[in-house]
Amino acid sequence: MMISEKMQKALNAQMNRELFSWYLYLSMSAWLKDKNFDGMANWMAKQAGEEMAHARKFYDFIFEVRGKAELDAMEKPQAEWKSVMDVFQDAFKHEQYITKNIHDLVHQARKEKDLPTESFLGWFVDEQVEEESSVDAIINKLELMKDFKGGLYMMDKELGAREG
Ligand code: OFO
Repeated sequence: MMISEKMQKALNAQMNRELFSWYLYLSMSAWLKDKNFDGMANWMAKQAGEEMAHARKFYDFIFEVRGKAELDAMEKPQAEWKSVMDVFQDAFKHEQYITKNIHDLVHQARKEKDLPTESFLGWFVDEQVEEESSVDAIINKLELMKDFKGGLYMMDKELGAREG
């Protein structure tokens, strides 16, 4: 099975978006760490690590279907945010953007009747549901806690417990 030129380009673009997600989340982690939210910084760094693994999945798949993975230059990620809420809202928006791109890829695979690529992308369709919902849950909790003194401290502790 060899993918089309067009599909190879589209998969490479997504691999680079996943790498940018890694870069962006690491930048968010750095902002959080600088503000002494070590637990949230830990959560975001783990999230960044997942993005690197997503990029790697695309990298491996592109070669499996006898294409060639190609790394792009990366733009400088945002480095400043107004608040913790602002960070997580931006992460949520970013996940929605990624979801849209994954869905567009699935539509392209269907158009080309490229079943292996469609099947490969199925994992990402499910993963995006999880990614959006986990960030959304954090935003909801931040919203709930916003009037409590020590609310951010509690969230920091909770998110610091993330292991994988
Ligand atoms: Fe956050 O899922 Fe990949 O990009």
